[in-house]
Amino acid sequence: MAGQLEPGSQLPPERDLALIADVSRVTVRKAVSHLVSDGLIEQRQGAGSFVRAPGPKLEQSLSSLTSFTEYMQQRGKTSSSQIIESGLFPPTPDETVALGISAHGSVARVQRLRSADGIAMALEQSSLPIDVLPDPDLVTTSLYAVLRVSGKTPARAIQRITAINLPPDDARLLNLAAGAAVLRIDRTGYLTSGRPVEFTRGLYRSDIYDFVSELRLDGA
Ligand code: 16G
Repeated sequence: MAGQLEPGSQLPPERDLALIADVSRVTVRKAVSHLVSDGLIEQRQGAGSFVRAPGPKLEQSLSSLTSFTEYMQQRGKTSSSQIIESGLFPPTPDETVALGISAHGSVARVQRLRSADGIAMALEQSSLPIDVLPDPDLVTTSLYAVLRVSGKTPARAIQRITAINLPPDDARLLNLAAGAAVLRIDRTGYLTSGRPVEFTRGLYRSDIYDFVSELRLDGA
């Protein structure tokens, strides 16, 4: 392949490929099935054919509290963020419950598309009490780096992982087909005092991420 299609992007339908290449649909089907067996293309039932992400999946430990930026750095990747929305907003019920804040005040919210080596990996919406992040515009690269300055990086976190199908708007941002399966992870991060300081809801590409946890026998 000439590398013109980004990993994760969808191939045009068979009939369009036949027209573009001026060959029969049977030829297109054979060529695509070769690419599938070579591991370059992935066929998802009901959704179409997609360019596979190169290399093995990323394994993220579920027991260490790392930031996206640190995690990608550890793997020799360059992370970048595109801010989709940021500012102070009236909190949603999920935010008031997770952060223990008043429903009548404001919450600091930053929504970012997170990429590694230019490939969109995750869509994250982070919500924080406004005294923890009074100026959400300060978050240009790493949220945890901003929190570190004021000593408010979470020391402990609880995560809830759910499988969901991507709504169309989120799918467009992540360069995936609408309805594609992704992992939704809600992280609530706490200070050592037990105060919740971060509620992040992230959508992570399940074709790239594997979340791995180590289990120990009780008492061992
Ligand atoms: C990770 C965290 C997210 C946190 C972010 C901070 C998971 C599932 N989520 O993506 O909760 O807000 O890192 O990263 O790992 P940053 O410091 O690079 O902005």
